[in-house]
Amino acid sequence: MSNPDSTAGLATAVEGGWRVPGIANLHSHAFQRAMAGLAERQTHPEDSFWTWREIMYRFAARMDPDSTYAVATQLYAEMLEAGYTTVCEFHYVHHQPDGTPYADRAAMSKALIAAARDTGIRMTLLPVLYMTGGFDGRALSARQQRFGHGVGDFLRLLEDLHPLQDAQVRIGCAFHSLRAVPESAMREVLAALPADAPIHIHIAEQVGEVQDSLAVRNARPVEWLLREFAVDRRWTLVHATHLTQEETRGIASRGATVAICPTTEANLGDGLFPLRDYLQAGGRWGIGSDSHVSVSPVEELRWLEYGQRLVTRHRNIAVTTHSPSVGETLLGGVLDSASDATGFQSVREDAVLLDAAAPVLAGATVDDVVDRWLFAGNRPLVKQVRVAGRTVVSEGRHADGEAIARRYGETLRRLLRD
Ligand code: NGQ
Ligand code: ZN
Repeated sequence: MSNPDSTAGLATAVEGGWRVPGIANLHSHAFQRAMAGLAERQTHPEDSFWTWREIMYRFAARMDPDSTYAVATQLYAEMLEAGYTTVCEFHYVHHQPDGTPYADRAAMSKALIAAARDTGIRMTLLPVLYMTGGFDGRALSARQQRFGHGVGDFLRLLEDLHPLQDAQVRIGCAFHSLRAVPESAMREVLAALPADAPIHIHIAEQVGEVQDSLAVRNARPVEWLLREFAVDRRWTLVHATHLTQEETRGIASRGATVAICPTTEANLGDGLFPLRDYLQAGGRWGIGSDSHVSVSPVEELRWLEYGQRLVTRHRNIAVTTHSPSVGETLLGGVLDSASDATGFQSVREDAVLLDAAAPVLAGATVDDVVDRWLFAGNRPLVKQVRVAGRTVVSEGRHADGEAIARRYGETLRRLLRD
């Protein structure tokens, strides 16, 4: 039913379908797509995020530039088919497995950039600084060696990558977490960064991380970050799951974005982001598919809302007085943070065409089409996707989908055999 009070929605009727904005995927570890579904067996009676991480490290150890390219092209083609048009790649598998840099220190970064260029997704590559194995400053473990950099080498990597920027690729910067980067190193890198580079950091994902921060710094991670650094719109805090009311309001008042990754956070048993309080505080947020157990903005957005419904036992949480539609509010939130979090001003040009012939869109209007897309079923409705003026998905399929899937299959069978 059409609602005469609703403001202009995000969907527009066009020939053959409904045009909706492309979605920015604010958090990705591409290589983890290769292990999706392979960490769902008990390894320990107390399985947790930390035992999952050991399995993840074993997968990371198998990746090289060629397999990274094969996995990332498959992943990015799937993202485009699902309606993601930009990916923020949080990239920390930099070196050879024993920690020795590749002959070209940017070889792994370049494999990811090539995957973005070849599939047509926009990419904000976020090379990750990773230095220590915990808040106490302990050295990296053997499996973490290939993630590590000193500040000087890290800045040289960024310098090598900067000339590769263009209308489709941007280079930002990430700190893996407060566990992995000492304060002085953060300050040194921030002082050297271009003023418009987006900055991302994992924060307060696990209760254990909050406890370690309290023990060593006498402050919670978000509390400490907001106190010590000029966090603003350039910053994206990934997860930020465990927050006090004060921290929730603090992030909102700085204009930073929180990248919420509902399917991965559920898969890893992280906890639930306090979306309702954060929205009430006017906070900005986006979504990420992170470990890629799911590659679907529909599923991330739906579960973002459903998590709140399950704990509050109410319905229609993500709404405002101006935006009574949950779907519109969710899509609007994603769109509002996209330019700051990705560093692309032009993300709003990217568009997804939903299939008007799909039964769940029968009789749709501008007022309900986004709600129907996000809440009314699991059949993918994306028909066509345009990124930076190029059509990359037609009739629901990526143009090079078959060749990409073949290479991915061969690569995965080899990775799993070795
Ligand atoms: C990562 N992933 O870096 O891949 C992290 C886990 C960690 C997610 N948190 C590793 N989803 O935080 O140490
Ligand atoms: Zn992550």
